[in-house]
Amino acid sequence: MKRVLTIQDISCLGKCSLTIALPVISALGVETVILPTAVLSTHTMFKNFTCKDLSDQIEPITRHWKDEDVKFDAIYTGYLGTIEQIDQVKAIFKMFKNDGMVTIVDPVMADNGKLYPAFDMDYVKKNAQLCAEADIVVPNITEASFMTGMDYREEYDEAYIKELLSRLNDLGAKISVITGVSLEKGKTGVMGYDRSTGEYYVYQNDRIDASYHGTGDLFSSTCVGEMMKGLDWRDAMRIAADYTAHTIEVTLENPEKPWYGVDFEKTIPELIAMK
Ligand code: PXL
Repeated sequence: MKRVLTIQDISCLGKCSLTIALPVISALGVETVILPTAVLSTHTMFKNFTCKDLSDQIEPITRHWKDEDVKFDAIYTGYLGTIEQIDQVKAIFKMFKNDGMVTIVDPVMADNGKLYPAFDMDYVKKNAQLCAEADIVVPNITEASFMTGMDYREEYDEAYIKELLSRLNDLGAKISVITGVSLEKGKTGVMGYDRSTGEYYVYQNDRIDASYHGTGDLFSSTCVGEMMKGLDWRDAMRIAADYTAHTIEVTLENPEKPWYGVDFEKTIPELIAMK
């Protein structure tokens, strides 16, 4: 069985980061080792959330794994809290590097043109350095524009996304994928660039006019699980885009009108069957 290490926070309530990555990647038949970077009462879109930083646990936990000769097929990082934790993640990439291990970085820090409350431009720069060391990066348009110094645009064309991809490629990642890319009216999806072949990949599905927290994590976790099942990155992105869109649709039908996360629990059986 493939074994993935995922490094991100635990938001105890809120359906994001590890509470999405662990169930989704496990459901896809991949062993999921977790390294929690912090424990929060909720994600940061709630008011008055608590947060216990776990930075001081990262070295002893990973050292123990190294002593036990644990190996990973992939390391996948999501929301990290501080610049220091990004340095710790870089050290973990080095520590567990082996032939064939894939690193996937989702530089979670911003959306809709704005940084999340906890972050500033120093954090952006540091995340760009982490992306430089990754095999695959999956920022949204906002994160990509912050990291590459390009203006964030709500209205754009394919040339703008290609320029973002070219600049992400210059940062150093082998495969760059931008999420939330809408190239036609009523559509949304992803556009990626693979430096080894010089090829672009575009996938668009129907745009649903709703935005929920944790959908980026659902997308990235699905990609990681599907790639570990042996799928090519393009097929993994396509399935992840379809699955995320479907889960948003199902959530919209819920009469309880959940606001803080999507009903992925209802759609996991369909994910397992998706091809
Ligand atoms: O879904 C991304 C995410 C993860 N973890 C925490 C967050 C967010 C987004 O705001 O606040 C703590």
